[in-house]
Amino acid sequence: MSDLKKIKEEFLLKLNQKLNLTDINQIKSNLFGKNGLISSQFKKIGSLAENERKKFASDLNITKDELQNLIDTKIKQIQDAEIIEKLEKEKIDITLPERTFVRGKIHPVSQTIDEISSIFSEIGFCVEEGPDVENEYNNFTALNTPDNHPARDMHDTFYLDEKKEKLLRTHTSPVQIRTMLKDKPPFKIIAPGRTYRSDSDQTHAPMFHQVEGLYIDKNVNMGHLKGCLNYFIKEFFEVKKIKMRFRPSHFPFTEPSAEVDIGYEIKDGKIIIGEGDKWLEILGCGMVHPNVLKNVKIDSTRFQGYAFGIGIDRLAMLKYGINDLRAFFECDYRWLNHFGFDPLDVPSNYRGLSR
Ligand code: 2NM
Repeated sequence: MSDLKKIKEEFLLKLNQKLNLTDINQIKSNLFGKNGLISSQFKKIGSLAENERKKFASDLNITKDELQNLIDTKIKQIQDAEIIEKLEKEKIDITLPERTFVRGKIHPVSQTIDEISSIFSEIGFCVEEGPDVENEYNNFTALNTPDNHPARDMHDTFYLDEKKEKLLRTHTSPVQIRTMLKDKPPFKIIAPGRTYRSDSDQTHAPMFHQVEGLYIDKNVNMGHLKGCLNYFIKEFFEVKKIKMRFRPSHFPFTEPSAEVDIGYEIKDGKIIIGEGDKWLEILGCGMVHPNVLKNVKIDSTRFQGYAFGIGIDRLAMLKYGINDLRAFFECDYRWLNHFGFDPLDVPSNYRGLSR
């Protein structure tokens, strides 16, 4: 057998054993290193007889390439196997129960937003969202609140630039404007989210939460508004009957406008919603002003609708017996643990008070 054949056969025997990367590198250097078996064969070429030289050199080159390829393939195989082994070892069984685990709580405001969304989705409202940083057109002008309208002062706006073009939205109505500009009527949406006014005392925080609703279609009237709000309040407070009254009011974006009060009484130091002879103001509403519809390119002779705005934080306080608004946004873990909700409990229309 020729030297080349012998080298190759011994190599193949070694290659078929169980090898790691160190082994294969050792084999590689035994063949192709400075005094390696293949390298030594190349040195022999010069001393061969003329007629043998060409064939030998050609055979040698072929063998060299062959071995080199086999080694490269083997290295790749070993590396792949190592990765697979590592993945196997590091596999986590996510179906196993947890060992140490601290479960967080859902903030009462988040819980309340989820409940409100669930209640309105039952009667066909979709949830829309928009940015906290708005422009003055979406927040005021489009809503029939032009420059120097007194409502602009009432809102205690946080402006973000000298020209008063950028601001923190003072209500979520700009979401309705964005939605109406983007799509075609009918619209049936609610827009929950953060809102901002420069106001801070016992009952006001500079950041608070609102949910606003909008229903635009053909032949929508104030009776529909009343039915919708009556349904909402009953579902939210989980009562069968609710005493409710509409008081005339004014907003630039609605005509006519109203504020809605619900009846309540205090029994044994606890508030009872829905009965009694005291009144609690909980929301503002009205029929969307034709100027607003005009601003979003809706033909107010064909389409009209109602809108309403509800303060979420105070509703959450009422429903869950929380007295101090300021504790809402202090991130006190003891408070959150006490008033927060289990993240695995899915909010629905029926829960909360009877929990
Ligand atoms: C309120 C009261 C009454 C309102 C109006 C609109 C829009 F975009 F359709 F014009 N959105 N929300 C509205 C109406 C809000 O909050 C007390």
